[in-house]
Amino acid sequence: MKESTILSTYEIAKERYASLGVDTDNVLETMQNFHLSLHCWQADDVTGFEVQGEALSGGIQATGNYPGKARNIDELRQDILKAASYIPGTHRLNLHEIYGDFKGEKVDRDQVEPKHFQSWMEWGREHHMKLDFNSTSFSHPKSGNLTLSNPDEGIRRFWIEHTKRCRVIADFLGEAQDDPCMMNLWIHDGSKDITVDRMKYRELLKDSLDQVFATEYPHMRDCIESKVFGIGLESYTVGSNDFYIGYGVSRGKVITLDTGHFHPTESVADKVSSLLLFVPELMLHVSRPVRWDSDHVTIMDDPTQELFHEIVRCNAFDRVHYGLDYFDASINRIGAYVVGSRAAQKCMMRALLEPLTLLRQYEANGQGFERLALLEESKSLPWTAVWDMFCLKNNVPVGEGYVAEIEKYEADVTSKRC
Ligand code: RNT
Ligand code: ZN
Repeated sequence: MKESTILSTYEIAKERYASLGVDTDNVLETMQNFHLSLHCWQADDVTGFEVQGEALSGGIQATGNYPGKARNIDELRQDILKAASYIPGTHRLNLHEIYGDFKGEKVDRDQVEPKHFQSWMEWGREHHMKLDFNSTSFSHPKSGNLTLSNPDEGIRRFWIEHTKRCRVIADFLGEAQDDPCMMNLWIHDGSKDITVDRMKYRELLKDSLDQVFATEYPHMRDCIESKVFGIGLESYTVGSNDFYIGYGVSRGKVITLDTGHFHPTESVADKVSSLLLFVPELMLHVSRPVRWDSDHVTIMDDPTQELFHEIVRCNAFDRVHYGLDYFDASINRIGAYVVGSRAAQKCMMRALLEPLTLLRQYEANGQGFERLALLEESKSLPWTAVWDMFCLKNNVPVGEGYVAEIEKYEADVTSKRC
């Protein structure tokens, strides 16, 4: 599209939105402060760089075998930068512990140290990407079905030590980047079949978490993520939603909402206002569950749009951290980052463009018809013109222009990896 067309279309959209009390220039500015935390694990199907690396376990699965996945730290970094170059704005990178720079050394999970993330810290600084972090309790000989809730004291201690060390690493990264590193804790602990001791494992998890969180660190924040079930662990999940809400509220922890971790008809959007009255902040793992927590690439679908609407309506733009979490191994992986990230950004932009003042006036006056009519008409307001302007301003391809470029990268780079 011609630049002049984008500019003049934007002017028309700006006028249309202004008539409803929405300032599109302000929205464009706010969008510059909308930072996604790109999940490093889409680039290599959650494999990581451990020398002693094991197959993916812990009730999660990356399905598909599209060629060209990143095989080492350099390829992964190159792919992430490539993807980021098609995503408007500046973004963060979300690392898992298994993505440390181990330099060929066998480092077990209870031995990991900040030095294994020194090169990431420097890389992040060089590329203006702040880093977030995750402990990794899956894909390890000691993962089994139970980690932090394991009655075997040796195994439980191992994972407590791992998670404690991860918090030290997160603090190290947060200090270096002068911005808190969000550290997410998700464990798969559960049981395939009926357990007759639900309380026991939850007591153990509560105790483990209290030990893990005993030390306060100034440069990191703890986020805790629940789930309904993992594959092979269908009957019981120790870290359920109720468990972590109770724990998070009582300990002031950040709650992670993974959009694939609830019952299919449950609204994740509706959780935002309730949770934010009781916990300081939220972390998102934006995903797309298809039939189960299948981690498909995020798209601009109704649940995602509703979620971002709720965040804006709750005036909580700054109280939410915007991680993505999907791992599709069946399509071009760089394309997967770009499609999902841009979809999340479009949802946020549309949420920011909502004529909220007017809608709220209608609601306060009991004008139900007017509210519904404006909500419906809002869907066909010219938000795409504002989106194109945002892409233009940020020097990234407008519309589907990135497709051919990613195809070229595939032909030149990723297809040669075998
Ligand atoms: C799994 C959780 C978790 C992982 C990542 C890799 O169901 O969503 O967040 O996807 O940590
Ligand atoms: Zn998740």
